[in-house]
Amino acid sequence: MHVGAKETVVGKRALITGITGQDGTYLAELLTSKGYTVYGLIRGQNNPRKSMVEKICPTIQFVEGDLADQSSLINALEATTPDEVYNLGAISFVGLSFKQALLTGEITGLGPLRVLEAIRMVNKNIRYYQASSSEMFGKVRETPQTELTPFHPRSPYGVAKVYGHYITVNYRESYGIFAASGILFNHESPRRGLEFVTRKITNTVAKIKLGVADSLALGNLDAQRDWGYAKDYVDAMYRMLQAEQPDDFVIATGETHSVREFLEAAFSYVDLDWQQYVKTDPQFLRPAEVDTLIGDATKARTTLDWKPTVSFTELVHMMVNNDLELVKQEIAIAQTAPVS
Ligand code: NAP
Ligand code: F7E
Repeated sequence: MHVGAKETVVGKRALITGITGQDGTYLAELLTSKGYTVYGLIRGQNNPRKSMVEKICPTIQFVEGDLADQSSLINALEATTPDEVYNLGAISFVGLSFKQALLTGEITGLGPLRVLEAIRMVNKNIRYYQASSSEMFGKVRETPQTELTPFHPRSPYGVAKVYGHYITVNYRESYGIFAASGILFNHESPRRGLEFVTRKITNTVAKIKLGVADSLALGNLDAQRDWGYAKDYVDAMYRMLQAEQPDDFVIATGETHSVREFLEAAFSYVDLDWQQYVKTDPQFLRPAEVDTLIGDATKARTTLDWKPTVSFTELVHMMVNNDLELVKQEIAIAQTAPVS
């Protein structure tokens, strides 16, 4: 439903940008379970992912807006009067950011500034969460990475996130806005987009196991990432906005694994040998790569009492299990569909 259609004001109110993304739906569920009235900023005339959000979170209320459009953000804050804004909206796929660099700067970089400007104009007491990223560390200057590690982004996405991070710090320091920045390392789930390497792997593993695919084309298998579970990570976002002081926090598991290790874990779980199916294809290589990331979340563990609850192997198995079910359903639907 859209704002104005029905109002249920219980407890706090939160507005989430990026509601149709992986983190948006998990965060909406978490905040709803805590008694929040949750509003999701939705863009486009007829966003195809709106019904998916409504299915997951039936009480969600939508408000129209776009991170490229300043007045739509001001209107969204005036219409929803939130206590907290979680800015998760972004062009978030690093690969795409090389192909659409200006648009990435506009949405992922300047989007946070527009939301902060709207807060400054409408109500400076609104608490703000910025979805910062380990991609800001890029070509890492130290290992593991902490809140004090210098940034060296390696993609238009990473550069845009550095801008979003520093403008968040600047609005905190300049205007006294409660603006927190979560420097989140990779986090995955069954809801992860199919373009990201983890979900691309688990979905194709399921297809190969069920006989509807016979190979998987990937880029750099040596890249190493600190992969956690998205549901744990949205809990960290929530905790950051309940803290006494706004601050920056690294959120990570403290373990790193290569794409090759992910492949091994996913294929071996269904008794397949990944080396028989995986090919490398230069189209999936990036002009500049982030070789290895590993985060130190000590500050979040001590200040926010946050910790990850799902191991690397549990995460891989959870995603493969989910994709096996999904692909089975897709096969069943295809078999019952009338031939046209
Ligand atoms: P995601 O699944 O790619 O979702 C991105 C969201 O941004 C979608 O809801 C998309 O909505 C929205 N969006 C795109 N352009 C927009 C615009 N012009 N105006 C308003 N919304 C727009 O991303 P995610 O994995 O949930 O990540 C959430 C946030 O955390 C992102 O900012 C991402 O960069 C950041 N982050 C993610 C990770 C990770 O590992 N997942 C790690 C660190 C930081 P549409 O349906 O309209 O396209
Ligand atoms: O790539 C390599 C690729 O696209 C991971 C975003 O959520 O996390 C994410 O960014 C690694 C890279 O995620 C393929 O080169 C190999 O080294 O899954 P990804 P990402 O780039 O780490 C950060 C923290 C964010 O903030 C971002 O929003 O895997 N890789 N072969 C591949 N990657 C993809 N996508 N596809 C391949 O075929």
